[in-house]
Amino acid sequence: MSLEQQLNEITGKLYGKNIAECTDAQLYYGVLQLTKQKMGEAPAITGERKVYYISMEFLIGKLLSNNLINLGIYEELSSVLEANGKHLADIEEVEPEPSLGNGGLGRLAACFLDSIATLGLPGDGIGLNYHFGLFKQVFRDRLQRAEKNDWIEESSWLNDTGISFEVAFGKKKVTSVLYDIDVIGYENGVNKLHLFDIKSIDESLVKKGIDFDKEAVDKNLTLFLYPDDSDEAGNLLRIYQEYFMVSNGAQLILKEQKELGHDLHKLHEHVAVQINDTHPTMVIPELIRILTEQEGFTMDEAIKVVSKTCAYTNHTILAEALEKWPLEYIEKVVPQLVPIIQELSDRIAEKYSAENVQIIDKDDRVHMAHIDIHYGYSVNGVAAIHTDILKETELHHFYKLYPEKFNNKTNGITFRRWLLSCNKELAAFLSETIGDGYKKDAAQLEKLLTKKDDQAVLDRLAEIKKGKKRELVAYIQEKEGISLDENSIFDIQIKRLHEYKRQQMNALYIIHKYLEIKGGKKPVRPLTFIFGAKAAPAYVIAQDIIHLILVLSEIINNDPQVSPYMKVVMVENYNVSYAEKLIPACDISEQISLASKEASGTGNMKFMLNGAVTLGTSDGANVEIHELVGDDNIYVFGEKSDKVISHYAKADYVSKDYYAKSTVIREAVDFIVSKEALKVGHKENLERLYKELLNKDWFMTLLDLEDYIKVKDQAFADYEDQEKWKRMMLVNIAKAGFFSSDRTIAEYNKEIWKLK
Ligand code: 26Q
Repeated sequence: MSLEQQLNEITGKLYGKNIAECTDAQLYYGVLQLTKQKMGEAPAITGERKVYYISMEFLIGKLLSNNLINLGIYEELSSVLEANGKHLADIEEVEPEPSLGNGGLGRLAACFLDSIATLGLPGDGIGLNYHFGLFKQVFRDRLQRAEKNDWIEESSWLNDTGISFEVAFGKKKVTSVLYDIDVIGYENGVNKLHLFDIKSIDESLVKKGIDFDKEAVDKNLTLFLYPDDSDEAGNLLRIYQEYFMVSNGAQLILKEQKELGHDLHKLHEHVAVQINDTHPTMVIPELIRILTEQEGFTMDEAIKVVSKTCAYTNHTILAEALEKWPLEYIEKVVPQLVPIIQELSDRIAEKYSAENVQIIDKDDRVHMAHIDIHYGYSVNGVAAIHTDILKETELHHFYKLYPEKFNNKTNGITFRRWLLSCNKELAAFLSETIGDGYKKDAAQLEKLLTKKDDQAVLDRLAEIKKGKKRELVAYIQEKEGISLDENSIFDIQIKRLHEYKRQQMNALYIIHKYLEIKGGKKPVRPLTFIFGAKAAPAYVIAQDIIHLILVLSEIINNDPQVSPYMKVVMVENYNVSYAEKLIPACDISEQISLASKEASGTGNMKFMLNGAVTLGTSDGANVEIHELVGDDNIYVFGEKSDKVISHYAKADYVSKDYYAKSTVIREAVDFIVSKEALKVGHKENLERLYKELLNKDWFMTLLDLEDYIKVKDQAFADYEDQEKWKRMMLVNIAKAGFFSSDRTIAEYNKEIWKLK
């Protein structure tokens, strides 16, 4: 049966209509069913040894386009729909975006699942099915408001497996239900993303916004994902969630291995468990608990086998983001785990006297990362500089104990989503120019370098960029009601709102430009500054920074003297789907974190792949981008990480000194509490931010501001040399191959998992 006949049959059964008669929404559900059917027919990826990637977050994004591409039927289906007067792009818009992650860490997990399946490796994800996931962001009165994000529909990618487990919180037992999502590799077989839910969930607990009754864990456990990305969090419910996930995960792993007839004493020969940051760390004591209590292992045997099975990835060096739970909390949530954790801690205390490697410290706090490092076989950072800082500074004392455990795995992104799906025009042009090989072997993108002086190729790249900018202009007009100029330079910063990422520094640049224009100094070409960012609701200064950006947007876009030369947009509810529209349209990629603070970043890679030029600090993977493209194809500024680390060590950074020394800095900072700003914004938010910048500025905004202004102005000036700029675009695309998550996963497999 042809694809058209198959789809007609499905729509006929569902709606009594043929394709041409269906609405886009009806077609979406029809195509969903068809795609699930096809994935069900694809072979499962199997092998002697399998990885379980366990993570509190899988920021998978919409799945339709990617699944169709990986199944190899995107083009055919698109033609079928066109022949019936329908557009696949419109149908894709109907799909709700799953809301199962905060940002980088969750998105990385999703890219990894795609690459694991694409490389044909046996590997499943284990996580939670949050009903309302991460909050939906709305702007009211130029402030962020959090609302629930109701993303799960009657018919979706989730498959009810009928599998369920009991999880004990002390004496209280709850029952889980397991939903699976198929993960299809690019022209390959199928793995699974296992998402656990609680059977007794009660969605009606959520009344207004994102408030709910925190007491009844059996009813609320999987309602929300904690929105705390890299901030201090000390909530009992988070521990309930973490334990619920790992207990289910451990039970699933052992059940599967038993069904395969594997001897659990040889678990490490058949299984690798990759622990995504410390959030799933309790899987270590939980596996040990089950093996000793239910499988007849001695404590020594259990510890030995689990330690050879589990591996840990670190995603942050921010001290405040490292999980340290009071033992008392764990006692309250999972008392049965406390004797195990105590035993693990005692064994370390017996061996090592140093306070900084203990699992339970003298204040009775449990250092989750320390469990992973002592009782796992691998510890990895996510970019070269990040791993170096872990080894030399943050985890130096552990590195001295276990040098052989430490390794680097520079992050990557799946090119299926971040090129083939979101920028079909560029992907098609690359195929035309250098052949299709790059789709499976990203390193082949380098072939593009041979076209560096080919005018037709350079012009076409610029044309494709222009087309994507035009599409974004239309989308932003519709969604945000702001009109943009496609001939302006698109400067984009999209990522979680955090002081270390320094959106506030970008805002100060914008103020500086605004004041220059007011003073008569106009840019040669209009500038468009685009932001997208959610802030943790409890993160006060982050809310203030959003407020400032929205205030600037209001002032600047409505000032007839200025708006012809610059516009500022903060898009509402930035998410994966929005990223897929913004990234292909970007000219300048803002990667301006304080050096040493951004573990890797992955947005930087997505922009590069789509022909944007990076404006960044020497931080995270920016350092590797810089090495690959060379000095001429990137704009680097700011203090280096060693200097920054030494400022912290000596506590000698005083933001007021920078304010006092520089008129440019002073004028920009003062504008935050100027009459103009206060007319549009709230005194409380703006004054608090102003004071923070002057009196604390923990992430050293003012340290790098002047250099940032200088280098950013240079980038804008260089854009006028279009021939030079096009070459920079080309080099960035050509060198992006290294950042394919296929490369990253091949390295994980070669050095950590060794799957068969
Ligand atoms: C912890 C405890 C309680 C509640 C929440 C959390 C929590 C949740 C999410 C802590 C951290 C996160 C997310 C961290 C994250 O996204 N880190 C990013 O990981 C990316 C992938 O490696 C890197 O590229 C980024 O540099 C890093 O910031």
